[in-house]
Amino acid sequence: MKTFHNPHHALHQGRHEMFRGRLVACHEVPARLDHVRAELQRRALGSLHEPAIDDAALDAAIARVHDPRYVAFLAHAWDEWVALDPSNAQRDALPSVWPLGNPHAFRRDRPPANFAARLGLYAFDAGTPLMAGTWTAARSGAACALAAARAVQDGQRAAFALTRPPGHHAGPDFFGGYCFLNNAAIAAQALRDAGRARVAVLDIDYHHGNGTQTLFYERADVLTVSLHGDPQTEYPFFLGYADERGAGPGEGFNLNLPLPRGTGFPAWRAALERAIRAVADFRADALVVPMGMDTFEGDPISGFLLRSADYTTVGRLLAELGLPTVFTFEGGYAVAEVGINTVNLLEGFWQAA
Ligand code: 6XA
Ligand code: ZN
Repeated sequence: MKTFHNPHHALHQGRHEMFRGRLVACHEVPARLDHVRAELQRRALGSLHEPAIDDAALDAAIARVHDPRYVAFLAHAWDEWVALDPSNAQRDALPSVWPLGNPHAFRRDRPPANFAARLGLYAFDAGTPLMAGTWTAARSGAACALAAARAVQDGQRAAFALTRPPGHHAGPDFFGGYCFLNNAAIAAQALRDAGRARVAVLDIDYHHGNGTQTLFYERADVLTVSLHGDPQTEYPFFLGYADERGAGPGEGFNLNLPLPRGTGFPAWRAALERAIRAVADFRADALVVPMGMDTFEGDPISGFLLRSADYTTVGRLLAELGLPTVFTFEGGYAVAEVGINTVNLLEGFWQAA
C-alpha cells in the first residue's frame, strides 16, 4: 500500500478556534500527522511518498470539485487579510460575521470589499483558522488525494492520502470544520474521470461529512454514505439526518446513519455493516474512505467509544468489499493514539485484502 504524505502540512498550524464563546487552542495540530507517519514507518506498512502531481493537473482536479471563485478566494485570502491591516500578519484569520440564508435579510450577491466581512461568505464556522501557509498546505493535501486516486487507478489495491488539513466538511464554495479542500471528493471525482463508472464514499469520521454530501447530493454516479454522531447534538449540527436521501437524479444515493453520543463498537459496527451493504448493492467500482479517527473512546472532542483494537476489525470489514480503495485522513484528536489507531485500520485492511 502506498501512502502519500503532505510535505507542507505543518505550514497550516492554527493558534485558536472559537468554541462555545471562547478561543481555545486548536485541536487540529501538525503532531497528528507526524504520529501517523512515525507509526507507519515503525510497522513498515507499505511505502511513503510525496505526491508528484504537476500544477496544471492539480488545478484541474480541484476545479472539478470546487467553485473557481472559492478557489481564488482561498488562494488570495491571506494576502487580503494582511492588506486589511498589516498587524493581521500576527493573527490567524477567523470570520465573525455571516450573511444568513433568508433572501430578504442579507445580500450574498454583493461581496463586501472588506475582507473580514468577505470571509463570512465562505466560512460556516469560526473554528477554522486560516493563516499564511493554509493554501499551500491545503493544495498539497489535495495533491496527496489525487496521487492516491491515481495509484489505485494504476492498479494498487489501496492507497492512503495522509494529509492535513482534513477535507470532508469543505463543500463546493465553503470551508469549516478545519477543512478547506475536500480531499475525499477530489479523489472520488478523479476516479470517476479516470473511467470508474460508480464510486462510493464511505465516511467513518465521527462528524457528518457535510461537504461531501453537498457536493454529490444530486448525483447517481457517486454514492455517499456517512456514519456519524447525531447532528441533533453533534457538529456540524445542520446536516447529517437520516432523511437526507439525495435529490433529483441523486435521489436514493445518499445514506446517513446518525448514532447517539456514547455509541460503542457493537452498535457502530452494525451501522458500518449496513453502510458496507449499501456500497455493495450500489455495485461500486471504487471506494473512497474519509478516515476520521475521532470515533476513538479517548478523543477529546467526540463521543463514540471505539477502542484501538476495534480499528483492525474496521479495516478487515472494509477490505471484504474487495474494492480498490483510497483512504483520506480526516479527524482524530487523541494525538498520542492517532498513529496506532490509524495504522491498526490500514493493517487490518491490508491483511484481509
Ligand atoms: C468544531 C468541531 C470540528 C470537528 C472537525 C472534525 N468545534 N471533523 O473532526 O471531522
Ligand atoms: Zn471529525
